[in-house]
Amino acid sequence: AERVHEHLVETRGDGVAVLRVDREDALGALSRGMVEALGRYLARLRTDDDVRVLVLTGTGRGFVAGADIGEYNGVSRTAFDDYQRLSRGVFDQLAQLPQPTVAAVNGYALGGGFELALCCDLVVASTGARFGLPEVSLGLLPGGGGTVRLARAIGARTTKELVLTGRRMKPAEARDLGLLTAVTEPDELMARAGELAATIAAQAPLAVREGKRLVDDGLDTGLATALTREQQTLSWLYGTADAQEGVAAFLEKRPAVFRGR
Ligand code: CO8
Repeated sequence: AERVHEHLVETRGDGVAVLRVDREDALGALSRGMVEALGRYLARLRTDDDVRVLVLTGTGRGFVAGADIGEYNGVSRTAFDDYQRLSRGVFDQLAQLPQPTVAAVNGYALGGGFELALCCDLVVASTGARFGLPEVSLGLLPGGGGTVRLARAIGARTTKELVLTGRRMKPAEARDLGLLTAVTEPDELMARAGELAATIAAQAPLAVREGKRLVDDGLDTGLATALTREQQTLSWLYGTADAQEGVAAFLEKRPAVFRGR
């Protein structure tokens, strides 16, 4: 594994990269340096055709227990706003990464950690995971999309309850709200996340990327325009070599070999 600041990155042969937040003693709390390093890594990943899917996970009892509270205690408003700008950029980078992302939530996903998971396309959680937005207990509020992305995912009512009480949710509840792809035993988490990632990585790369983009853009666009864009994208894919290969392979009853064009 390669070290990127306090993250460990491992790229597997099957097109899956795993980024592990490696700060167990602080339950994965994100320092400024860690957010910057994540941003640099994501900038590099965008154009890396060998990585088809990114899995994001943490270490021990912590996925990411939020921003590093100690680091921001007492800083000036200007420095705080500067940190907010940085996080906004990096969280957007993650949400808009062309490759699909899978959060493998091993433990506490609180504040910025929950928001990080909300920026991922699929979320698998172990039974030991906990989700929450505890900022209100600090006299603060979420600043990484917690009030916005969560409301779009599960609606205003439950989002308000979570934001205004700061309470923590267990995986069963998060699953019932539609936030989770799967819940696993702790020792099966990475295998399950890896399988999901590998399955996606084995599909035609252009179709996968466009599929992610269409869903996200569609949520942010009027219905008629979004439906038109969906058809235009399908039309474009129809003309790609991979679509010809996929259809031919089906008719010839053999596995398809996709090349990403
Ligand atoms: N920042 C810094 N250190 C942390 C954080 C954090 N977010 N979370 C945990 N740690 C550290 C603890 O200080 C402790 O360190 P040490 O061993 O040196 O004392 C270590 O991790 C282990 O934590 P605990 O001893 O508390 O472990 P417990 O099992 O008792 O509790 C909890 C686990 C419930 C996760 C608890 O640690 C907790 O409540 N953490 C804070 C969670 C939180 O509020 N996160 C949201 C942060 S707010 C945010 O993300 C956006 C705003 C940030 C701006 C801050 C401005 C000042």
